[in-house]
Amino acid sequence: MSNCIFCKIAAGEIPANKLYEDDDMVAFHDIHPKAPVHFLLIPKQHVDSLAHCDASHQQMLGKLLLKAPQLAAEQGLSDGFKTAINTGVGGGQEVFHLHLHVLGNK
Ligand code: DGP
Repeated sequence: MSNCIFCKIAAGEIPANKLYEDDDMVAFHDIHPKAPVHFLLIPKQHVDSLAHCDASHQQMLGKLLLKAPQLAAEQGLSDGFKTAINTGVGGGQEVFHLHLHVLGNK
């Protein structure tokens, strides 16, 4: 999507403090952190939200979820962490490119 800020981050067109990247996803620190560690995991493929996912997104969703604890551990969240996927305006979603929040205290 040409006007999607997270697509631009995924494509490297605008800067972000990235902590992980592979062919399918990118993780980067949230620009407005709500915890000492707060990063976002996004698929490179644009999908507006969790409510826009179907069976074709199953593998991508699994990869995102399974990457979260790995990256949380690398960020020093040894006591655990919180995850959130805000979905839709009513769910507090502000950026309409699916993203998984990971938050925690070191
Ligand atoms: P949500 O409400 O779930 O859509 O949260 C969107 C989050 O994205 C919010 O915590 C701030 C973050 N964010 C928005 N724009 C940027 C950006 O350009 N760079 C980074 N690193 N984070 C952003």
